[in-house]
Parts: sequence; C-alpha cells; structure tokens
Amino acid sequence: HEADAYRTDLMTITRFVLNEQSKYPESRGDFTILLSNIVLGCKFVCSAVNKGEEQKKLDVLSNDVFVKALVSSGRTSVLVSEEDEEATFVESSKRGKYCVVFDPLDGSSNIDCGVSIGTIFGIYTMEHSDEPTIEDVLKPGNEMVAAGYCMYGSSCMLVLSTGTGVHGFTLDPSLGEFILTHPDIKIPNKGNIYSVNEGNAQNWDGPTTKYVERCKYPKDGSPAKSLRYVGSMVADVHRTLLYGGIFLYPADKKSPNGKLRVLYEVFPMAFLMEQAGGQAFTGKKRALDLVPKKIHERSPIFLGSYDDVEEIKALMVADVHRT
Ligand code: P6P
Repeated sequence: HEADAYRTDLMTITRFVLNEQSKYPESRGDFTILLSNIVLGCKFVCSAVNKGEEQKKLDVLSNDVFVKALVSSGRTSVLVSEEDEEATFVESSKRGKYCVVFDPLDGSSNIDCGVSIGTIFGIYTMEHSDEPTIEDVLKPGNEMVAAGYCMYGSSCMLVLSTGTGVHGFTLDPSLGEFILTHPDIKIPNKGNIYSVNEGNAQNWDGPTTKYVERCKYPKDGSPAKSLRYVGSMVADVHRTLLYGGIFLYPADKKSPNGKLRVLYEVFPMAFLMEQAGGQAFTGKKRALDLVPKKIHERSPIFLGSYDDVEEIKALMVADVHRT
C-alpha cells in the first residue's frame, strides 16, 4: 500500500515550482507559467531528438519553439538565444516581468552521432515597467533568479534551481511529465575527474597547463585523475554535478576569452554549481560576478567541486603575483 501511495503522489516539476513559489506571498504564478513554457520547449526537443531529426533542422526548430512558447507565455520582455544574433524584444501587449537567456540546443554538432545534447537557460527579472532595453539582459549572473538545463540523453532530465538548491526531474514519457527524481543535488566537495579538451593544450597559459599536469602527475602521491570529456557542455557539467570533479574551458592563445558564452552557458552552469555547493571561476573572478557587455560574449570557465576549483584559483592567483 505504501508503494502505491508513493506512486500516486506525483511530484511533477509544476507542482514543485508552485510549492517553491508559495513561499513568496506576492507571487501570482507568473514564474510557474514561465517555467511551464520552458518545459514545453524541452518536451518538444526531447521528442524531436528521439525521432532522430537531423541537426540543421533541429537547431532552428528548437529555437523557434522556445521563442514562440516564451513570447506567447505573456511573461517575458527580452529573450536572448544562441541562435539569434540580436535579442528579441516582446511586443508590449505580451510583455511580462522576466527576461530569458538560452541556448536551445547546446552541443548540437553531436546530434548526428547520438551523443547527449542539451538546452541551457537563465532567468532574470525586469525591475522596471519602462520600455525593455538590452541593459535588461546585460546583467551579472549574480542577478539571475533561476537557471537550469535539460539533457537529451538515454533519459531526458531537467535540472533546475530557483535559488533554493538544485533539483533534478526526469521525463516520464508515458505521462509527458517531468517527475522529481533527484531532490537537492549536492556536488561532492572534491572529485577525481577532470574534463577539458586536451587538444587545445599547446595553446593553454601557464596555470592551466600546470593544473592539468597536476591532475595527470599528482605530486603528493595521490592517484591521477580520470579524464572524461564528451564535448557537449550539458553532458560534461551534468556528470561533474553528480560525480564531482572539475570542468574547464580555459582561455587559449587562439581564443583569449575561451569558447563558452557568458549569458547562456557560463552563468546558468555557474548558478547551478554554487547552488549545489560547488563554485565557478573565470580565471580572474567569480563567474557570476562578470558583467557582460555584449549578449554573445565569451569567458573562460573553471567549474565543479569546491576544493578542485580552489586548487586552480590558487595557481592563477600565484601566477598573477609572479608576473
Ligand atoms: P570543443 C559545443 O559546441 C560547445 O558549445 C559546448 O557544448 C561544449 O562544451 C564545447 O562547445 C566543446 O568545445 O572546442 O572542445 O569542441
């Protein structure tokens, strides 16, 4: 009977977020409506990926679905998508108090070989009722109110934080609902995995090179770390969140700001890492303290287990004092 009780008490993502929002007496359910439209987009992408849609079409299709769902939600004013050169400003009759930055299909070059890919999103609130401007999305990550990703892999999993911890929801295709399966995810304080594209090693700076060397040839006699690199940020970050370790996309001589985008890759993943007890560092500062000047700006990123990131921070700080 107990099992049945469990089976009928469905903690869907909508119920979970409604529950969270009930802590804000003034909440009118706007965030819940916004999130349900992001969830709709994720369900669409999950179904299209599983149908084996080819990459080119899926890139554009998924962006279309997210933009249309977010605009029609009536809860957004400015949207930034990896797929669109310019920001989308919602027409006044449909405006709401949220601004959403997202990558509808991150890692899409991996689609055609079946490797996991994902949607990444971050949410800001717009604190004024004037005409929205680009300034409403050129804000530091420390002003984000929520962030998350959806990973399209062997299962479809949405990982979300609204500022009170990190929670994982798995899509039950028979119900078409995301069900809470991983409440309150905490990243291990230290891990034994490092995740980086070693193919860029010849272009790394000193501290990155030294840190990776330490992972491979530990000085203190501890076992070498394992290298795990999928090349799809959502997959690499999801593994880091659950197993611990460090994910790095450093600057290099070819790309002085690294490759990953601040608004819809670095900020959402940094937000989640901090909420899970980890941290995220740009090589110079806390990632969430960056203030982007352009919507597609890039930044180097070192994120994951708290102690692992502390180690590379120490190397970077030491390097600054030396130069
Ligand atoms: P590289 C995918 O193209 C992506 O944007 C991220 O998902 C991923 O972490 C990174 O680029 C991989 O880049 O240069 O190692 O192939």
